[in-house]
Amino acid sequence: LKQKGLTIWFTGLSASGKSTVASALEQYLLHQGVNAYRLDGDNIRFGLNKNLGFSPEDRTENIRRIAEVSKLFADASTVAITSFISPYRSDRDSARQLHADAGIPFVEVFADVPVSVAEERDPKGLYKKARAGEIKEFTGISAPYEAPESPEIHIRTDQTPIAEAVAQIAKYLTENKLI
Ligand code: GGZ
Repeated sequence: LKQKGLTIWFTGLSASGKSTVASALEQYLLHQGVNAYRLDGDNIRFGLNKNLGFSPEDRTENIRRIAEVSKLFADASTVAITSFISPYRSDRDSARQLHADAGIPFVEVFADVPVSVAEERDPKGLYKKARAGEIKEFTGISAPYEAPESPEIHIRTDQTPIAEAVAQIAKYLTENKLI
């Protein structure tokens, strides 16, 4: 195979735009003839991880399983693109270590928006519910989000057009000979 696998790990608040950028990146890669597959809440939290909620322990287990699955996709020469809040630095670092131990590249992408912007967007009304106490332990409101300190790629998603965000990631991948 010409293609080598890797994992592109998005992290950011709910409504940070990480899934939007992740989707656009997946489309871009597929158009380039690079096999890519996105893991997100729709195909993981409703399947493999449907027994998990949003307590700190469950989030850690959610991320642990996602890291294992993304590693397998990458090991099968696919570009695995994960799109989960992954709020804990230690969990993201464990995902990174798992990949390092297998010799598989791991690229962390921080979809960075202030909580105020995510809350303003609130496409599903979840922030409103969190403020009202109807959702407990909501990231950014009543549960922590530990921002990455040195992600490979840092995007202010509220100030960057989607195409530019994709171009920034694509540039990183080509410059580092990952695709
Ligand atoms: C954060 C929650 C919560 C709580 C439900 N906290 O905007 P969304 O809806 O589609 O994205 C959020 C998604 C987060 O799931 P993850 O698997 O990415 O989270 S983690 O990495 O922390 O395990 C949101 C919805 O689930 N959601 N309750 N309490 N987001």
